Amino acid sequence: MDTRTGEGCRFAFNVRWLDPNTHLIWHYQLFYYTHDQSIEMFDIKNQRIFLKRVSHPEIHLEHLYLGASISLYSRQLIIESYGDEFSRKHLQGFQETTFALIKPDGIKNMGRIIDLIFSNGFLIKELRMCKLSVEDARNFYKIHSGKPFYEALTQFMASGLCVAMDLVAENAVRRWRTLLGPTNSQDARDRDPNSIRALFGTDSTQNACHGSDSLESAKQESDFFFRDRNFGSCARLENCTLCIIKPHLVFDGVAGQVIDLVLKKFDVTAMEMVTFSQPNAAEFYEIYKGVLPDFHAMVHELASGPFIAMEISNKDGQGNPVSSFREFCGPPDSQACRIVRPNTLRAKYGINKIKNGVHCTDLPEDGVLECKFIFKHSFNPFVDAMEYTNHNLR
Ligand code: IDP
Ligand code: MG
Repeated sequence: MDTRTGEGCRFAFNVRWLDPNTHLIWHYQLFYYTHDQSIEMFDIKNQRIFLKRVSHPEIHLEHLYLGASISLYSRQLIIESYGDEFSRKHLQGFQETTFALIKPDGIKNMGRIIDLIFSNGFLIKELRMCKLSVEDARNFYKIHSGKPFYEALTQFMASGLCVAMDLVAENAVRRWRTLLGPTNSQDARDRDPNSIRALFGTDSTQNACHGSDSLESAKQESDFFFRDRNFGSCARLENCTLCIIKPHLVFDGVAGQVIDLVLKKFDVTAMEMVTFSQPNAAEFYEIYKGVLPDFHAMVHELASGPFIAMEISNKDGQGNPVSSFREFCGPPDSQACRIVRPNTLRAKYGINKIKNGVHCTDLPEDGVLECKFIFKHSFNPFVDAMEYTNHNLR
């Protein structure tokens, strides 16, 4: 079949969808036409067109990477593999993944660092805040064991929180290393003053961020942090409230700006990128069911793509931050918020009642519960939908 269509290209992917009602797994071929950002789907089992070609300007080619979950007409599709050789050849290099780590001295600037990640064209595929033990740090940096700086380096890495991330972009490994700048922060300030290490690093050991030096080490380092979801878990689960930077803001690449504003007033004591299935989102919002008329629209937004969840604590670690953080977010409807509370997060970053930028815990007694819901569970949109269906069928 011809893969060239007019001025653009046609890319093919194999995707799967788990029907939460019938518990059936459907396999489709999904075609993406760059010329008009249109999507067409073909039902593999029944050998027929499932979705006629329709333009979806909200979906960009860079969102279609392996393992991505995309939401199409309330169906959550998981991209399993490339659908043809043309797509594999053209997208594999374009979709390189590297591993990035914000080191303890970079944490106070993590909002600005994450903002630079987005503004330089990277997508964040995984993100998790962790606390390394000295032993973890020794393992992570074992290739440097025996070097004169090894002891200081590993002590430093275990001295505070870190944020681990998988970044996706064309030539991601090289581009992230370039954005980091020279290893020594002082050299970076002399030679590359706009690099991350120049802007946020401290000295030769404390240099704000790490970046993998090859595709092989990216894979190894990503596995080190992400294979075991409980690794280095740092959620306090007391005196806390939950903030979710909703999928529409993550999609728009402004999550770093939100994090930066939050850090000016509060501590972020745990953070993770999570993708919810529709059943996960319905369970999370359960208390609003039958209470808020927008329940279904809210569920749909929350399950529409990855979001960033943060456990928020007061700066002194004392007291319950639920109500002060709600004040900081503003009333739920962003349009009203812009009139009555123009300096709040929802006024600045929300669009309307549903896409209102952030979720925050409502009731003082729910802060810990909501943080546990996020930080004590593992979410795999595919498996969760299956378990939920099993549970409901029992
Ligand atoms: P990289 O992080 O730029 O890849 P590596 O040589 O792999 O640099 O070193 C790993 C980390 O060890 C550096 O990021 C830095 O924190 C620390 N380090 C490297 N060289 C020195 C040094 O000469 N003195 C002190 N610390 C160093
Ligand atoms: Mg290195």
